[in-house]
Amino acid sequence: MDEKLTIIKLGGSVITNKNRPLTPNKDAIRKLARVISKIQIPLIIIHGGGSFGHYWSVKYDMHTKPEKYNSKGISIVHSSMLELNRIVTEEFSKENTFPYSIPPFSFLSEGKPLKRKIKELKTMTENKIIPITYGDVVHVGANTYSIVSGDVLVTLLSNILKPSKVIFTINVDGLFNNLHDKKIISEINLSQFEQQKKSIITNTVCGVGDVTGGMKRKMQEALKIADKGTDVIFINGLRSGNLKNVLTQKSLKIRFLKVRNELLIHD
Ligand code: IP8
Repeated sequence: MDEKLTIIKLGGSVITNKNRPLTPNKDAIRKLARVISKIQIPLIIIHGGGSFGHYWSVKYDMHTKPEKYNSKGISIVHSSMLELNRIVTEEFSKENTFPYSIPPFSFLSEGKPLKRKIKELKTMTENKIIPITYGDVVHVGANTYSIVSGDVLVTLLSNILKPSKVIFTINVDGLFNNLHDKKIISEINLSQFEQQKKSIITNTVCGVGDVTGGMKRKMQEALKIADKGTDVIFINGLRSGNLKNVLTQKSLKIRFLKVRNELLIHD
């Protein structure tokens, strides 16, 4: 395991306003970037599509299933993610960090991870560079494309780079035990997960339709990553103090959800 490397997923619901198409939440991005600018550890960032990528994916009926999608749809989804990535990197630059934008197509071939390229991302972090990649529509075969969720990219990168920590920023304080009493589950174990599966699925907070599976997908990826021995922490990314606490390992009195690596679901 790489003791220093941390991978952070910036959720689309944090960096954009999911209720308003094509609207970034620059304030949230800047606050997170400010926290990151004060932390001296190697980081790789992956961001989601929010009201950019998801908005167009829904309009052009595009999904995670590899298919021959409408060419205009492919182009426009990709452009919208480039635009969102530009906004994210710009805000990070303003906070005196050194972001380096990486399209996922550069480390995937036919949808599969290119190990050598992914290892290069880690090398880049040694010089204070912050590689920033994102969920996108990628070419996976002869005229066939697929939407690749940033959450899946987190798993692909974690499998190869074995970070010490993976942090998912979301727009809620955690997962509720049920939608009735809304008690936050602070740690997940196998039996809890089985019981709570329904709530986890229904507790997704989003306005624009989510084509990559929302909270359910996140939990699936988190459990895969934890299975390989990496701690996975979910925090509310709209409270930037949470990220600071998790990165500096200060008291975790914040409301958070931790997926422990010894308590797992095996598919
Ligand atoms: O929001 C989705 O990435 P995610 C990317 O991380 C697109 O699932 C293009 C919808």
